[in-house]
Amino acid sequence: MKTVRKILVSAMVRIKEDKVLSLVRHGLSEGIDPYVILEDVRIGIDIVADMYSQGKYFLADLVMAAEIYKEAQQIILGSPEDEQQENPQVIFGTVEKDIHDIGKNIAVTTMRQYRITVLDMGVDVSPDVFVDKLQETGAPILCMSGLISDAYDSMKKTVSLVTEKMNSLKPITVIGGLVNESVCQYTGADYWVKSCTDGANLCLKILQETEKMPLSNSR
Ligand code: B12
Repeated sequence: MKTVRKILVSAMVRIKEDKVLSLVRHGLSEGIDPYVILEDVRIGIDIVADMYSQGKYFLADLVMAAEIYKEAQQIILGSPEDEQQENPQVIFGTVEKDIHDIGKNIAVTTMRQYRITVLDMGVDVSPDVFVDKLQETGAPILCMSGLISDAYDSMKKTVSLVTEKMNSLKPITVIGGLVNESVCQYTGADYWVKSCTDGANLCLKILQETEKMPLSNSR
């Protein structure tokens, strides 16, 4: 089992589509925990993203790795539409003016791996659309992704509108992507996170503290 997992991470890092997908199928047929398999594919794409930042890969390589992640995710979890979307605990989207979704998609999948129910609103989501969905569902957490400078204003507008329209029913707001403490202060969000696993752990903690999820649900 260790060997399959090691080869899987390495195939992902080398962006070998056929090899990754056949290892995913092989791992499933061997009875390896599907979430463990998907986690290995994610570790692989994280390494690809790092190598891109170091100039060792081209943008096209990173986009290709994201496609492979999506295909692996579909084999393991089925299509995203199959995911339970009723009574979501988290509303998640890339904010207005921003179309980056590789990180968002990974973060959504990671949260679902942690058994958190997430409604994925897609990209370029306006403050109004976020607020409508939050009011309709009563979700206790809003997660926003943003990677461009314009995204910070969109996040700020969304937090303001959520605060104005929802008062005491205001959800906890979490931002991720290319963000830091200053961006968090600027936008007025409650929390910022560096990675999808930090985000999933944070949401789990919030849900447990607000008694929206039993303690036994931690992975
Ligand atoms: C891939 C990419 C693209 C792809 C996007 C493909 C797609 N479907 O997403 C394409 C080519 C389309 C693109 C377009 C543009 N891009 Co671009 N892009 C990138 C690039 C190279 C990588 C981003 C990425 O996917 N990283 C890999 C993922 C896995 O990492 P991640 O997003 O950080 O996500 C992780 C965590 O942050 C976390 N996460 C992410 N969000 C959230 C949210 C929450 C709540 C949580 C819990 C976790 C979480 O989960 C992930 C796993 O841990 C970055 C450079 C960089 N270093 O980031 C530039 C970058 C973001 N792009 C940039 C720019 C400028 C653009 C364009 C404006 C270019 C142009 N002139 O047209 C357009 C944007 C158009 C728009 N309106 O949005 C700039 C932004 C600079 C700025 N400060 O504004 C960057 C930084 C490049 C640069 N150095 O100049 N881009």
